[in-house]
Amino acid sequence: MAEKGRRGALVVVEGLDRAGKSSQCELLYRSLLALNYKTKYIRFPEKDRSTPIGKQIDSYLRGQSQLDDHSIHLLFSANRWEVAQSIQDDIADGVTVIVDRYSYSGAVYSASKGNPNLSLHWAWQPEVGLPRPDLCLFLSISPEDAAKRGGYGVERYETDCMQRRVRDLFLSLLDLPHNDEICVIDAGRPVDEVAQDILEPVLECMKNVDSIGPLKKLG
Ligand code: Z5A
Ligand code: MG
Repeated sequence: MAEKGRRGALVVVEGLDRAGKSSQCELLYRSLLALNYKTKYIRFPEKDRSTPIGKQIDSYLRGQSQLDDHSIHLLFSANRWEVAQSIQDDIADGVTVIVDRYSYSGAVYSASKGNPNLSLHWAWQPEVGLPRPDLCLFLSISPEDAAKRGGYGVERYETDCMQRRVRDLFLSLLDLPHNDEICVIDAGRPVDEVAQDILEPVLECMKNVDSIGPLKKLG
């Protein structure tokens, strides 16, 4: 269901590793479908990591290849630019697009590596011009609680030290005055409680897209 002429909403879900982003995106996707909304769910890096760029990212994250910090950063960004047009087309077509990780992860993870030539400011620049989310849900969880959840420790950024730097940088991004589309959700609670807290602002956002106006761009 999309009301005649109404565009879809761009909803991004961000947060630390194991905050439950993918679980919540899946639940949100199913809830919106059940309510008869035209909906898509995409994730970055892309789910099967099967495009040429996706394969390079996958191999890097698994520690099977080494890449310069700037190069891998630009690949993550390129992965988003590859689908930017199709996101815009879907939104114009009345489809609400749910995105699991986006530019915020892109900038924060790269800038958390401690490379003195890779600041948060530098890392944000390739994101400028991408579709700007109407709503960005930041799933907040302590690194300790995140570490207790399944699968932690498999990929290269999943170390305590890195996760703490990622958390600090995410928090500094959330504080920026122009990021008023960001909504912080306490993700350290049971799945269904978190899902309920997510569904409400998403439905509100979908209702208000007309007053927000056309999809904006990240600046
Ligand atoms: N990265 C980057 O560097 N640059 C970029 O531009 C982008 C990403 C886009 C892989 O990302 C890496 O890429 C990531 C950032 C970097 N860093 N690392 N490492 P990814 O998105 O592919 O990562 P992932 O493998 O999907 O993990 P994740 O996203 O961190 O997990 P999640 O999606 O937040 O959590 P989940 O898969 O939904 O749940 C994890 C487990 O917790 C699972 O067993 C669930 O059943 C359980 N869970 C979920 N919710 C709950 C609650 N509420 N209670 C208890 N247990 C729960
Ligand atoms: Mg995930």
